[in-house]
Amino acid sequence: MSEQDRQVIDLRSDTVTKPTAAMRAAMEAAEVGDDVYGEDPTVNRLEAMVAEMMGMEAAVFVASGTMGNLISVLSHCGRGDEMILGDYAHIFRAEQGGGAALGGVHPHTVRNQPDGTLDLDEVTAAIRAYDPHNPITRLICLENTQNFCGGRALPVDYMDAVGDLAHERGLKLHVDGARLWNAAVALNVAPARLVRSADSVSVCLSKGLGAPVGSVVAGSAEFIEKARRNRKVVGGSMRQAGVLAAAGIVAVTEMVERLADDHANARALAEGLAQIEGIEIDPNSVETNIVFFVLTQPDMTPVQLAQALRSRGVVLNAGAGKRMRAVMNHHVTAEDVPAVVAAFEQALHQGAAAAGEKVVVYG
Ligand code: TLP
Repeated sequence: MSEQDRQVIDLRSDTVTKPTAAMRAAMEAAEVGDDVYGEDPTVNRLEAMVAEMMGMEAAVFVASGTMGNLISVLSHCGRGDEMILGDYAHIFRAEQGGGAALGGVHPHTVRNQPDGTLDLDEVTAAIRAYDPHNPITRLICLENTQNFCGGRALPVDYMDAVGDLAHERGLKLHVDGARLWNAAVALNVAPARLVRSADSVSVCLSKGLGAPVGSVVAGSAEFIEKARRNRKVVGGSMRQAGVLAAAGIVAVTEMVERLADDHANARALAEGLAQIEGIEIDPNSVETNIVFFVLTQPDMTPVQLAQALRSRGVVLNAGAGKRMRAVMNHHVTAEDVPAVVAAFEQALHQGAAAAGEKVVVYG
């Protein structure tokens, strides 16, 4: 990492990660072809690898997590169909309602519980009776890890229970697995085990795994055939995409195990923040790389806190509410954690934010 990059500790997200030297070397050396003809050997290799890691028949490389979720929803549902998902789901909150906007898919939310799960009785109650007034329920979506609930890892038994419920009622289960790798590491299970009862999963290469671009959707061969068509209609079929897939191959082979470091750093940060007056957090709720906390200091807004941290070399987003997020990633070391805690302590208790520091108001 360059000196310039090191000047700040960037905790806005794990999406801010830059490719490793091994990724850049793999990108330079990548064999490529026209992927719309199915002729990019590096894309084909990545897709086969991820399908196997997910225990699914097939997979398709897509541009982003948003695209992966969108084409999955479009492939499972038709216009006027309904999907059941959490009110804290990224698909519901942060993807412009793409399923509705582009596919006419009606979202039916069930509240996410603090641990990221959906209550099974509430999901059952949300499944529509067959009646001319009702949309037809087709799909349940889960998110693992559950980002906005605090990076919570949904356990195997729960994933299976939702899959069983979906299948008993003739529905499909899609998993937004943007951070499924984090869940697998935190729970010490293979990613395939977590999605054994799912019909599709979208996993991201460009979050904790550090690849510059891309996600992969996995499912049955028949489902992936449909998803490939839907990728094309949203303009997501790329040509010599092997230069990107090459970094993805390094991501899934070299960058998964080290996520445990991010989780340990997140936990250490949470424990440090719990000691600071003006911050509320339960360190036991931090299971992966995402740390949500509440600013309880009455005389400071999140924007002011973020500005004060920025002037001390720590970058965070500030939301409208008092709930704020810090995300660990592979550029943040264990040694950075005490420095971040100290920056919080100073920012909160030595007053005076640096006026004019640029802070993104977000969420
Ligand atoms: N999450 C981003 C922001 O959009 C909030 C972040 O910084 O966490 N599913 C989940 C669970 C996600 O957290 C995200 C991105 C996506 C899907 C979308 O992925 P991209 O950004 O690749 O479209």
